[in-house]
Amino acid sequence: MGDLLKDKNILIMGVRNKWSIAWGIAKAAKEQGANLIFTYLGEREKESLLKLTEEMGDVASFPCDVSNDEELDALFAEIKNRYGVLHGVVHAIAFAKSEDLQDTFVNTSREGFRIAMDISVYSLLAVSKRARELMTEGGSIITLTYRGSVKVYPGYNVMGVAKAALEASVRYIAQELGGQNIRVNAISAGPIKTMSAKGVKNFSDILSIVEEKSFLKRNITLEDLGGSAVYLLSELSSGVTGEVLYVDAGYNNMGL
Ligand code: NAD
Ligand code: IMJ
Repeated sequence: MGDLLKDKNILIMGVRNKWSIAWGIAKAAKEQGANLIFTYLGEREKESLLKLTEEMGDVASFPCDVSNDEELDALFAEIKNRYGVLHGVVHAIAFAKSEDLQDTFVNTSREGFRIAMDISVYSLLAVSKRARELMTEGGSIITLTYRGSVKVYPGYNVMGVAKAALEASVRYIAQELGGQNIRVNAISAGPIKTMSAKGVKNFSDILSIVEEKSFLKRNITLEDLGGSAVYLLSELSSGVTGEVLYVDAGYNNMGL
């Protein structure tokens, strides 16, 4: 137990199950004394989230499909009512149609492109706009990205383009909210086995390559991500905003 996030109200979006990056971050934030507020997508996720949070004690959970403005409005109205002030947001949400993560990039449909950008990028603006109203004591917003934004990973396709737009959005939002002492950063995570990595062709090969080539000679863990997220959510990173922090065991800086 520490107190880096003591009395901070932190919204966690994107826990689907115990392997979710958002869940790893939630556990680390809780250990530092945060008050956690969770969102879930649909009834199936609600069940699994409630099971996970049972052991955590005093936390709240609300539905939120980020493609739906009414659900976003209802969520932030509820947070305002119950908590008044918000200090942190963890945005760990991405979606593209599975067919657009298999076929060639140039075959991405107009609708597939729109959906990937809406859920994986626009949602960060939609959340930030509402969160800033409640971040009256300053705040920290973090999102999750992947190196597919700057280098080609076959099959990552439209998600790579969405992550490039997400990282650019981090900089624009950080510039706009900086005057309110709200910081906005992205964590670029190394590959990690979650539902979002399930079905990715050759995923175990990708994990082996990272293990072999990364500076630390291993893959990253949810605990690695939790630690870096606590840093970005807490005052430890008070001078850091608009950044993309690689948490990838050093892999992105390897030349060969
Ligand atoms: P995950 O499947 O556990 O989490 C993804 C979450 O996005 C789920 O909770 C899902 O319900 C949510 N989501 C999808 N559409 C939504 C919508 N319309 N409204 C609200 N929520 C919605 O997988 P994860 O790997 O923990 O992914 C979290 C983030 O981390 C994503 O942004 C992903 O791109 C990023 N990331 C993952 C990896 C990896 O290797 N797993 C690496 C780098 C970055
Ligand atoms: C995803 C696709 C292709 C290659 C990939 C990934 N690599 C990694 C991922 C190499 C690490 C996982 N990742 C970083 C993601 O951001 C995944 C996002 C995602 C995954 C799915 C799978 C199921 C689905 N839609 C998805 N939308 C986004 O239907």
